[in-house]
Amino acid sequence: MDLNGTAIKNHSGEVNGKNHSHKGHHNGSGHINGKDKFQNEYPVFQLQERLTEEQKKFFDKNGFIHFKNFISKEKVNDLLLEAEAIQNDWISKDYKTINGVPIKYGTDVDGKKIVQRFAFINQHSEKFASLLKESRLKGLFELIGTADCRIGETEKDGLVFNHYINTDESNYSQLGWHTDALRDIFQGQKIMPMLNVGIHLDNSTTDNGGLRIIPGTHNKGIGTMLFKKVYFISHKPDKKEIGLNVEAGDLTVHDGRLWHRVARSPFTGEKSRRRVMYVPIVTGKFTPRDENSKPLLYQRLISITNK
Ligand SMILES: O=C(O)CCC(=O)C(=O)O
Ligand SMILES: [Fe+2]
Repeated sequence: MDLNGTAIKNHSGEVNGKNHSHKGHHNGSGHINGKDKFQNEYPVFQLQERLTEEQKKFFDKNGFIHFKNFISKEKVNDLLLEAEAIQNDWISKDYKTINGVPIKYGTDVDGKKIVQRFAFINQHSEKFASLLKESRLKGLFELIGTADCRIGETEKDGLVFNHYINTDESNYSQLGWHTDALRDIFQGQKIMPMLNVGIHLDNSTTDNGGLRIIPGTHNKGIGTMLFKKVYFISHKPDKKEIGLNVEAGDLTVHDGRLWHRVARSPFTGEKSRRRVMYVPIVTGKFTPRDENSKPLLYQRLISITNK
């Protein structure tokens, strides 16, 4: 697979490519037979205040990029506890939507009701709000390069917290093929450049479901963007898809036009648990949502098509 525009060898900012060792990983349990299960077939990087030329080039060509250890494991645990507290609050108040975006509820392995998709979680906690103020995130604006780039704190779905788990009753364990930019069409807007920034809160390896992307599908034109797959309905693996091996604390970025899906874990119960947050970097017209906003078609689609 040709994922490198150029041969990348230990340029600054790179942590671990296919030719490299497991430097940057500090979890000994991640090694099987001397092979690092978090190793990827593409280079991974370290996010600093400014992107390097190699990072920009990789992203332009492939439509995604993966940075190791954006936040510490301790911070991850702190955020997981915070999300649980918010979840219990929303359940006790029986919230149905946040700023018009449906909340997806499900059932955990122990039968407890849980929130499986939170929208705008940053508006419900100082911890999540301040995470979005982290200065390194602004460094990502350069991947778009226009002056109007901003973190979508009040736009689209804000900071989304996804919690996938396979149980008999869980109704959120996978997500069909889609691009995130389709949302603009539903909002009656021109498709504007956008990025989706993922902050991963569980270790997730490709043998356990997780994010699948098709590199390079972000710049193939509107036909590819609209019709490559049947939005949210198709789940079939693609010949060219790649899975991402991520550790809790890693950050990934994908272009809004990149085709991707979330594969269901072949396991049930605890082993299948996967929590990941997304926040968009948006451009163009400022379109904040508030408590009077109505759900958009894509927001309904996500909630009804992904069992
Ligand atoms: O869970 C993921 O990694 C991706 C989720 C996603 O694609 C979405 O919510 O649009
Ligand atoms: Fe998506």
